Amino acid sequence: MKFIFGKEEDFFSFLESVGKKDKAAIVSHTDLDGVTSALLMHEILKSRGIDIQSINFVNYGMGVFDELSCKLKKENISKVFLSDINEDSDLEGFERFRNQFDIFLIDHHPSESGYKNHLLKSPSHDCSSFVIYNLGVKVTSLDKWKKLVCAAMIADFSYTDDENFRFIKNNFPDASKEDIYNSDPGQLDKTISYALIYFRGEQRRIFDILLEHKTDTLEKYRGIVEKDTLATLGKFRQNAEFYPDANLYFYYYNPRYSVTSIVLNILSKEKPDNTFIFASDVMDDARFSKASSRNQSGNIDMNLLMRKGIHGLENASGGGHVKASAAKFMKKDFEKFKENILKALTYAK
Ligand SMILES: [Mn+2]
Repeated sequence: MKFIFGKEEDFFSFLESVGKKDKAAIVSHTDLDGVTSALLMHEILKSRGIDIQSINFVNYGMGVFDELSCKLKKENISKVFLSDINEDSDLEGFERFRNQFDIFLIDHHPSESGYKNHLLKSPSHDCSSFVIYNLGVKVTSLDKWKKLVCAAMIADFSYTDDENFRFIKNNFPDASKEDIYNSDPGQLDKTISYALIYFRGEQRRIFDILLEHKTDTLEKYRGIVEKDTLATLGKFRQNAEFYPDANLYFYYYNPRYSVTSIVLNILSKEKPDNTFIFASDVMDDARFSKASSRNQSGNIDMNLLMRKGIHGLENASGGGHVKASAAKFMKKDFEKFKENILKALTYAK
């Protein structure tokens, strides 16, 4: 595999450096790629007889590394394997974190941090699960996780890369790029991704279910979340405000489950030239609202738009990718946020 930063050997020598007295922790992202990465890492470490003391799932963002470091210190952790975590999301916190623990990070999120040590940074289209799988097969058998790896590759859009798609095709000959979600791993992606939404904050539970090969038990939760997705999609279509000058659909609504991303993906696929913004309350902090944005055309930079949206707002953060991005701001500033967005989009024309 090709890496933007780091070499395969770096990972294996880090693995070698873990001694009998070390206590290891796994830290990974909360989505399917993150949970799969953690599972593969678990298998690799176990095959080397490494003592895994702690498995954690985090949503990267401001303050996450400091919080994590408190927890891992209490657990006497010395080595930390991080995956699918963007260090750029809180660079100062990350600096403090890596000064306290011996860490190795495997990630594929674009970053400007310049951080290069104990890191494998793959191109954005090579999701972390696929990277860890390719490393892992050199030291242990991971055959039984192939379908899960393919599901993660679909969830993270890695399959759009021709070479990556070949891996899926070799294992699931019926899969096609055009109809990927109806393939076996595509269906598995849906089941687990929806269950992760249902069990928000309880990724460890899904991790254990996957480890025990009891994925079937997740089907019913998929059904519940799928229903909420369709209902929310209908509400968006019916009630969203449309601003013709800005080519923007804007909607504020609190769905029962966190389905905003899925709903936006469906809508923006239908109308790639429009900008869609879906705002809602932040579930665990009543002072805040959040907004997700999509524009599939690539002509309007969502990363920039969200940064403009939060301009001048206190305690706000925002940014992401060109086609998909998000922001968080104080609820009292909602009108100001919307005004900034409309101004930015009208000037952009
Ligand atoms: Mn990922």
